[in-house]
Amino acid sequence: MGPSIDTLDFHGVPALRLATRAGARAVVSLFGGQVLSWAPAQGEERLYLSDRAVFDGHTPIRGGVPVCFPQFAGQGALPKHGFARNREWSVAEQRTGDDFALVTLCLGDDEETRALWPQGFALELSVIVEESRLDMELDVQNTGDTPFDFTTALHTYLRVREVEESRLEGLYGLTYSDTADGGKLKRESGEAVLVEDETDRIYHNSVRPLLVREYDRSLGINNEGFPDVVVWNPWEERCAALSDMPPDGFRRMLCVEAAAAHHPIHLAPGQRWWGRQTLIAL
Ligand code: TA6
Repeated sequence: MGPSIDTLDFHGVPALRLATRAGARAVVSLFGGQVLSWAPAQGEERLYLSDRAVFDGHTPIRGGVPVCFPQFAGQGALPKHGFARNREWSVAEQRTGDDFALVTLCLGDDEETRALWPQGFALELSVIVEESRLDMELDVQNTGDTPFDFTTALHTYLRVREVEESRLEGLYGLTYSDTADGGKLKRESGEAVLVEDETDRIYHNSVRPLLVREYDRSLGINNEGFPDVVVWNPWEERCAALSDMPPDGFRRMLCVEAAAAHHPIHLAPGQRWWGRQTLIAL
């Protein structure tokens, strides 16, 4: 089979399905500009999408890779994680080659976004699927005539077999804000992060590649441009309070997010910023 990009209706939301000749595949929703599914060639699904996710065209979709912009979490007056994850994006480009499939989605300001945040902006999210890797690149441009600050994240929900048996490596020695402990600043002292309780951390200035190790497979993560890494698992009690998660959903997911959350990014009129997250199935 050749590479392909098809439109589809995914639980009622318009989406694109990308496939490469080698058999890697992904689904990208226009609502939220959100990757909802990714599997490498000859491999299994690597992203977590809740089976209780809501696809009503308003509610953010629980799972995949939500785009948080122009605000990460509750770090400002905007709705949590900003508004990009619950807007309809458009397709700017789609292309396939011998060994890849690529789509670029875009989102710009309109009357509704300016009512929330009075800035001119253009976002582009490029999603590239190759044999065993997924690249997601977010490009932000200030198209207005005043400077702005923003925080952002690719809020990646990884699918894991059993979260307690997963090890996240590559964060040793970094300072992190422990959101689950009132935002206290701490230092990572473990060779690997093990999730055995509610975990909600912003690791600052991460420069090394990350590795999620499971007993029979691993996933490499490279972030470029995004200075921070957010690690989130709601654990049992908080998960039970999320109406769009099954009660045991927290066991099957681990969010490892590429973020610019600790310090906002400043863009003067006409300036651009970009950040990329790459997932590599090993
Ligand atoms: O990125 C971690 C986080 O900010 C957590 O604090 C947690 O609330 C999560 O995102 C999910 O947020 P949501 O609004 O999608 O329920």
